[in-house]
Amino acid sequence: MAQFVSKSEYEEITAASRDARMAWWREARFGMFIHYGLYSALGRHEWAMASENWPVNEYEKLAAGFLPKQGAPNEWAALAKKAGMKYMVLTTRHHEGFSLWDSKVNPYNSVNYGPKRDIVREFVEACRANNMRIGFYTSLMDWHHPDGGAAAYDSAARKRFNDYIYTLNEELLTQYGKIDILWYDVARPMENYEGWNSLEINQRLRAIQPDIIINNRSRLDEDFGTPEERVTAEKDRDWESCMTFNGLSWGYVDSAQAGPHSYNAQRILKMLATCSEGAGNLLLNIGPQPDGSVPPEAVEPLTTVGKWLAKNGEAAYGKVSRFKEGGGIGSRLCSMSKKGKIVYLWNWIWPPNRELILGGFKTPLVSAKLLADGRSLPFTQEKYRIILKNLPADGREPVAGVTVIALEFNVKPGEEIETQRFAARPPLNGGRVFE
Ligand code: JFZ
Repeated sequence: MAQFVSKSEYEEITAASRDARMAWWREARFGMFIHYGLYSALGRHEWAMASENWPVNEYEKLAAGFLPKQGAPNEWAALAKKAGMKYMVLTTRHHEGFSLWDSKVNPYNSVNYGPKRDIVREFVEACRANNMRIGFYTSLMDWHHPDGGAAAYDSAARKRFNDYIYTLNEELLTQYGKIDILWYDVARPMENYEGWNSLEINQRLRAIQPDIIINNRSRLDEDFGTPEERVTAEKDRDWESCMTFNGLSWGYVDSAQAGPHSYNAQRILKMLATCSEGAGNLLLNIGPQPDGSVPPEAVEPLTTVGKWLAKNGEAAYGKVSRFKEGGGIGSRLCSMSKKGKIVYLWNWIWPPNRELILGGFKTPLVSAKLLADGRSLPFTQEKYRIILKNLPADGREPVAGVTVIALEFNVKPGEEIETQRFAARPPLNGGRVFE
């Protein structure tokens, strides 16, 4: 039996290796989440089994009709690559309990039923062929396993269930080579990490995959936070926002029936800008159709985002640092990301007078350029005001209408770009002066 360390030691050890393990993730910015399972065949949200209260043996019959077409994961990965995404996370087993691989402890799986194929393996191969880092989503809650509910109050059931969950994840982390992310979800019914045995289980899993990154949903903080359906920075830690493609469902729903909820390229870029300025990631979901095809409404927006990133990716990828100040810094027409001496303005509204006025920058500006084509922009700077003048009439980025302007500041090594909130005159604070 392996030796386990205490919670505080575990947190120290994982913190010490975090920068090295997270280096690629912190630069990747953008990933694809894939929710695919028996619920995809139903097309009524991935929680349908519970919310419609299906008898387990009735729901099981869906497996016979779950028939992903050959090559479906290649389609997902090809689209992810086209979109400029750098990693993918697949629901290897969602709350319904159906495993998409040849599990020895869970015979309710895609090798015994439905396609009779190992979809996880196909996914892993598609990721590798398309240069994507690989993430496995793994549900803790399980509506199919007989101990999945009783584990809450019956200690023998809990022991069996803990072993079951561990073994599922051990299978996933031993059979497919190097895996980059373990993405836990919904730690119910137990309410603390002791109930899930997470401290021991995660130590054992890390022993198998020493470089792995683990999210915060096994009731331990682990490596990163997971704000869901909202793009907001988490304080003082790594974070990744996971977003559906329509604000409605992770699993497939017919977009023709859902109405025009799906995101367009501009909305996706806005999310990505918020991630870039808060040094977080965006994990954007697609719910493949019953046969595994990419949902049609995702294709154009993601392709457009990819084309845009090919020209403007410098503003998003790489070592961004947090650059979100309160109130009056910059311009409300833009988001801002920052890398070293450079602030990237993501302009959403091309100014009608072709002049962009930025408040609050104290550090001298060295140059201003359109990122897409390198054109220099004339500017003036006095006190806390930069004015970019004579913006070219054709300067607005044609791919998605989101223009990036790179501002290079005169920052000496070890110094930060200096800014000042409400530098000129405080407009909306009841007359109090911020210094
Ligand atoms: C969970 C799942 O139940 C859902 O089906 C989907 O897989 C999603 C990614 O994760 O839902 C959650 C999990 C956590 C929160 C909200 C919904 N949360 O922390 O607010």
